Amino acid sequence: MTTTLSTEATTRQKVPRRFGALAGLAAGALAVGLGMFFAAITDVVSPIDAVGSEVIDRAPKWLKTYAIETFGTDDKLALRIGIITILGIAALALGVAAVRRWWIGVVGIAVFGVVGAAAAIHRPGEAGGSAVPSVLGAIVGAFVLYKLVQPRSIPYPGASQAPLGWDRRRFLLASGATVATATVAGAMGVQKEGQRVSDLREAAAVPLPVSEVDAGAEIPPDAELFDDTPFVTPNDEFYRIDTAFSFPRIEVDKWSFEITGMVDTPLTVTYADLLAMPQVERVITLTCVSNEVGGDLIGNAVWRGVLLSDLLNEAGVQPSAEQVFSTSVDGWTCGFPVAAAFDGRDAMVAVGMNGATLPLEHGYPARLVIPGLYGYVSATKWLAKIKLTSWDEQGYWVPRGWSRDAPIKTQSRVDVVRAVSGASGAAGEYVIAGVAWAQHRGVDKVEVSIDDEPWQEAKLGADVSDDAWRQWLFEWDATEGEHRIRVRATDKTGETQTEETARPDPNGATGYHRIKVTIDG
Ligand SMILES: Nc1nc2c(c(=O)[nH]1)N[C@H]1C(S)=C(S)[C@@H](COP(=O)(O)O)O[C@H]1N2
Ligand SMILES: [Mo]
Repeated sequence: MTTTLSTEATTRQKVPRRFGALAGLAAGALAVGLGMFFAAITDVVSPIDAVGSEVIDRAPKWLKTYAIETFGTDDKLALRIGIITILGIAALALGVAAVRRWWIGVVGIAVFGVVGAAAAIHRPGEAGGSAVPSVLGAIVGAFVLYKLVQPRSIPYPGASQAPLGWDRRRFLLASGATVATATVAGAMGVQKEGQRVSDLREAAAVPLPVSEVDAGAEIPPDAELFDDTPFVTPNDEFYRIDTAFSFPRIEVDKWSFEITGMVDTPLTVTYADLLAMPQVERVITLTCVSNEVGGDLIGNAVWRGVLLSDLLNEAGVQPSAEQVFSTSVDGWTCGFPVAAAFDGRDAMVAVGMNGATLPLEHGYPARLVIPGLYGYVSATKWLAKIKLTSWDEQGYWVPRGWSRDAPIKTQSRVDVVRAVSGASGAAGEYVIAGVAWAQHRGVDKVEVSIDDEPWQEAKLGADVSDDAWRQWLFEWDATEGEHRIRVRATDKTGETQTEETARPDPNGATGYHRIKVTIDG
């Protein structure tokens, strides 16, 4: 009988391929789960976030355009799902390969570990220690994969312990334990990270001191002619656009920003310094250059902060300076002409938004808000540095095909077509209403044209500020049939927005917003 045993020992059965796939997935999940866990407990960027951020910064323009067109403001979620899907497929394939050659699996997981580590170290503000979670996760994941795909010895009760080959039950138990560990580690990481974010939210929820605020124009009730688009956009409805995969976790006590470059006295400004300076409150409409005609990447808020000119005067700007070039904590950059800080517009370092402390997503602890310029050249969130410099330095989007100079273009949008009484869709009295903007020039006139008839003036909401949008409303006696509605705005310099259509790139979309409605009669 001993002969049979020895024969089996020499032809050891390998792990079946589909179980190799399971081993790969389990080991991959463990590597990622542990990476998230270690990152959370050591307060460094999580490997997936680091890779996501690097992908965003390195993606070619066509890919970014595609992502924004396809997923809109959900593009970060799409990227997260994409990264996890790729990791899953890779883990599966590595597991299958490791059944025949264990070292392929080990090397494969190591490569992913190196990518995660390199991405983490490369993130602005992350030190060498940020590599540790990826490295540790990969080491453990690779070791577990190696162990899972090894044929095992089965101890025979009272007999010899010849290696009989693969033991399905033990394999499933070990894989299950691996997946369970991965899940627990990942969940603890997510939990810890969530805690960190809610601690930050709590810190950010501390109301700003009320002293010495130069409140801007009051907002009269008749600034609002219809309420579908509130005149002041609530913080949680305000559009959000940035390259941050999540958002930087900033502890306000450790945060400051510097004013440097072509200045007489470089400054370091803390949060306490900012709050101690004279504050202004201004109604300013922010607009994204990516906003399509009729789009919603625009919002109006009451911003509170310190005038940029006050800060720059304290530093003393040298005459050679051409550009105010700013950098965020997460390494994003932009720049605008020095003149925009001193020409009387209320360019500011904002700490408050609509009566609240600046929300985390909108730049807490402080951001720039420059009336009249698109966000991508001016509105740095999570401010880290303001550098007075020449035009040689280029902001994030400029080498990616967007213009250096980007004043906001005059635009208008139809938001509502509604029957005054009764059901919409039937002939009768209607209101057509929307918003128009021409920041820093101001909106002077809005006109509506129905079915190519002559332009007719719309009623305008109160003129709160040249830097804010205005609501408009037009009363329309709707007749049966299909109708085409167009809107156009004229700024206070007398210039009417152009009808010529242009794409958002390189410096803002143009053309009239047109909509079609059908009245049944
Ligand atoms: N740090 C940082 N600040 C940034 C950006 C960014 O990607 N990173 N995007 C800018 C762009 S393109 C716009 S339109 C505004 C949007 O500000 P919001 O998200 O508060 O609406 O922020 C600007 N500030
Ligand atoms: Mo933007």
